[in-house]
Amino acid sequence: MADMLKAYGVTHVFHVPAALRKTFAVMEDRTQIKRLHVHGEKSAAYMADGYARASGKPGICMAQVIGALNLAAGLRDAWLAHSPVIAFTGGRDPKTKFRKVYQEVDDVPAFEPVTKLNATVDDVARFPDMVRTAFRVATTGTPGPVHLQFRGNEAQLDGEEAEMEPLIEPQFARVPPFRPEPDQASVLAALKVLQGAQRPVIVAGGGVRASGAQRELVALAEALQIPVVTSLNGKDSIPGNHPLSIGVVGSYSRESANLLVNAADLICFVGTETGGMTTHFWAVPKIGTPAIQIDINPEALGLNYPLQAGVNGDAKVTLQRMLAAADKSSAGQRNAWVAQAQQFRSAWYAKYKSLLESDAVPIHPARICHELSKHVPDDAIVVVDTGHAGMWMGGMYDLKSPNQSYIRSAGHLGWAFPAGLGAKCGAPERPVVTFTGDAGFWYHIGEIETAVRWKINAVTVVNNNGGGNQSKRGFDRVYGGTQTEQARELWTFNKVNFARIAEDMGALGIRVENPSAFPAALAQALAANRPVVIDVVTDIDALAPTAVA
Ligand SMILES: Cc1ncc(C[n+]2csc(CCOP(=O)(O)OP(=O)(O)O)c2C)c(N)n1
Ligand SMILES: [Mg+2]
Repeated sequence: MADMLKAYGVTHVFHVPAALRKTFAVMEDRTQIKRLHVHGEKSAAYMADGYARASGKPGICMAQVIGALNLAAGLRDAWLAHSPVIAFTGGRDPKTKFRKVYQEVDDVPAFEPVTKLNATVDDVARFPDMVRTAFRVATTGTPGPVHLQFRGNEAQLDGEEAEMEPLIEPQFARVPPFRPEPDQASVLAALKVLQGAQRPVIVAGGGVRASGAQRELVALAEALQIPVVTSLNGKDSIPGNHPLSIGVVGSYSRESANLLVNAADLICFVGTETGGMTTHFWAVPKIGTPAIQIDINPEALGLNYPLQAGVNGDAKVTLQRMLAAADKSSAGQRNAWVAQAQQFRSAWYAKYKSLLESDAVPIHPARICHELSKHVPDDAIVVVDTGHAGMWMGGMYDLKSPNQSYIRSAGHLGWAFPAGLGAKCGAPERPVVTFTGDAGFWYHIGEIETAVRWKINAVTVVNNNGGGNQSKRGFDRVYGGTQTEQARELWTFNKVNFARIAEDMGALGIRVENPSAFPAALAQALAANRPVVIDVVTDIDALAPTAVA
């Protein structure tokens, strides 16, 4: 097992002790794999997820039987985001099943909705083939989580003996293991529809990152002069400063993107499953809008939007093929459309300029996004939580280089801080900047100690408004307008200084109360070579703009 994980290029595993104890001991002798002992199984899964999304390699997390469902809970975001996370847990022993064994329930069913493969390993001789299968399933097609439950509450199966050959299939050590070629006739059919459109928009999703197809996507958009919007998961498909980049579309979005999509005569979906978040519950675009779609998963094609043409294949290969066959002379017919897209784009900047540059104290979150756009290094990985964090950063942060990555919570509050630590483990040479709200940060705040102990030098920016104020609007609604003082108990917290808490745990803490101090704080954090928490004191009354449809 240790040799196999090493051969698959695993550098870190994330766990709460202990399953596979013997394997851990052997790993120490035979590998350099870091075994990060963390403060909860859910954050172990989120770290493995961040590791996977940052590196493209499966992230490994583990739990003994009593922690198994905590781990399952943590796979939920990886499942929604199609991230290749592999979970190993301890499980029941047939010799004692149903005898009220201490701490034991049947955990397997709980993994069913959050995994591509949910399997048990009951005989030690099955280690090699099942571990191989875990890597193969996690990385192929649309990637996703895998669960293997090993016999024994602590997976003591790894203490038994058998004759085994630890066969390795290195191809499945990262995403994508294959680049399935599309049927050329389907490529040409899609291209014909695309070139014939007067007002097309490309909607790029997380499949573009999984395929590493960002450059091909931008090249096709440039060749045919087609504006690009992205899903939240596909935000790093195109830099925000590219003239054809019009923003994130859908619910946590930028107004310009939604306006553009709803003015289009054709949508070209690339590597997106056209879900509720990306389409603002199928209002952007409306169902019935002419569409074409490219996806590695044939079942995604036409799921929500009936298609004029569908292409089943790897995004990078498909876009290369389209570019090779593209008639660039058709680009000219879209000059007016591109001008309109850029008009939407500049109108957005004009509308939000005063917030992006706001000098207000307490600080306006839009200003943090704007400072991050300006000062996050070109090779950074930006990791963002959900809720308001997703709205602020999805809508208002601009990537300024094709070498930046942007990964985000697929819906779980509290994901970003541990995922950012995992991302730093998966790509230690790159700066990692995480953006989270205070409610999100509270979830796994104990992992500051993990970051210090394992020298995980990620920078975490906390938008600290002393509450979960994304929830405010929802409570205003049910109170019929202004809330009572008591109602605020439902979404506000005591004020704390996260910088001081971070310092107590051995990290560098920086408190920012005035927006002009933020750039220097970020520069100090990036140069510190330590885990850093930048605690930004923000306005509890600032609400992110809601989606237009
Ligand atoms: C696991 C989970 N539970 C609940 C929610 C609902 N939710 C979304 S945002 C939010 C509050 C966010 O607060 P904070 O992180 O402080 O950001 P703020 O809205 O204050 O900017 C909540 C409770 C969620 N997304 N995930
Ligand atoms: Mg908050």
